Amino acid sequence: MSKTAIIFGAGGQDGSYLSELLLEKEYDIVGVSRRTSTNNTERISHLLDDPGFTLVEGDILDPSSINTIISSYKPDEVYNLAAQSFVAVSFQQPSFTFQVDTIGVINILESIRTISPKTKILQASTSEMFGNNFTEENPEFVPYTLPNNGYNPDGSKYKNTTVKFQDENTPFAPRSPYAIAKLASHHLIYTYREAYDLFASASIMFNHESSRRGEEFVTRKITKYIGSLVIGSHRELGSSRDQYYTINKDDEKFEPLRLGNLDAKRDWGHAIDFVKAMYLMLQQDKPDDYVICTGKTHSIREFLDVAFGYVGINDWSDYVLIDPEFYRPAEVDYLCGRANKAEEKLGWRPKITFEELVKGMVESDVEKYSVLPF
Ligand code: NAP
Ligand code: F7E
Repeated sequence: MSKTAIIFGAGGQDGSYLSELLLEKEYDIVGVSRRTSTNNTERISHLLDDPGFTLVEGDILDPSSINTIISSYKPDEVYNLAAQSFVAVSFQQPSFTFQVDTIGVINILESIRTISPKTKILQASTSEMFGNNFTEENPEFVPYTLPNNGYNPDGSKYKNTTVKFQDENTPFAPRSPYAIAKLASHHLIYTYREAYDLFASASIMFNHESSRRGEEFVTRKITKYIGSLVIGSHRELGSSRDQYYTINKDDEKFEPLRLGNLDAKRDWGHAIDFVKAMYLMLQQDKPDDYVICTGKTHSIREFLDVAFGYVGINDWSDYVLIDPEFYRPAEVDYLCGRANKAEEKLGWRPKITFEELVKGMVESDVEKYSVLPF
């Protein structure tokens, strides 16, 4: 018999990819989306006619709508991806963020506990919970985390280098209302697991992106901008690059891209890889929490290098303007996860590289926003 899964936040980036994954696995999916006056199901429009996918209206802030959905379907699995997920907005709307990202989670947990206690739940936790904390190790003891297994080309060992990362043992130190709300939910998941024996797991996910990423997040903001610059393209067979782009810079309407802090570092993976980890976490014998990440970190500057480089712009300084409006009241400077536990226990490893991620996002936004006749 096929399993039933409820996805709260089905219309979001991750919700759309998770829906596709679970449909492939022949689940019956109930996607929950809140009512809005504009279309918020664009990312799942291609799934709406699939007989395995049912879209229902519901808001995680409204306990009665959650109870109705849980009692109607008594699902095998619940994935809670619904959130106010933009860190910058959480500084402007802290109370709302706490409502959705914490009280909403309590509503779902209480509904499962009282109506369908055998239902497994996955909560989307975040690397933002670490704030500026990291764990530091001497590579002598962890040589596998370094290129070339910790050896220089001449065979000597790297010296005086430490490896900085976050994993399940790194203490949390949240620095935004979003991170605080998510940390409260993270502890709630653990508490319901311990106190009520629920199968409740949390994926501590580092940044993951895609062509379906919200346009206000920095990666998508950059690739959307690059897409809008492109006015022509051609392919050259047999050359080192397969695609060449013509850029419009002299247009009188030219506007630079306004960004904030370019020095923050993020561990960016692809959402397609990350939803696989969420699914695997609910297929285990026991509930647990896992760090999900790529283990590689890049600054915003490095993202700009690769993204602009892809359309042939090697110096992006003329295109980018630093605007204090996009600085945060408190920043998380360095995120670089270590997913050893997920690899050992779930057999999970990300497949899509940073370069492939950026290329895919740029190509998609060129198709969407350039003036090319696609
Ligand atoms: P997203 O694109 O912002 O999607 C969030 C979804 O939640 C949207 O469909 C949104 O619906 C829905 N939602 C918001 N408030 C709701 C409410 N009150 N009731 C019902 N649905 C509501 O986020 P994402 O990138 O897919 O991330 C999925 C989850 O992972 C989130 O919980 C996020 O905090 C967490 N996370 C994400 C990352 C990342 O890098 N992407 C990293 C760590 C953790 P509307 O369209 O109507 O707003
Ligand atoms: O910012 C810097 C900004 O908004 C990344 C969410 O999915 O991942 C995401 O949170 C970095 C920050 O993502 C701009 O200051 C510079 O250092 O793309 P972001 P985020 O804050 O890391 C975590 C793991 C989540 O859980 C969240 O839900 O980029 N930055 N200039 C900028 N950021 C934005 N958005 N816009 C700028 O103009």
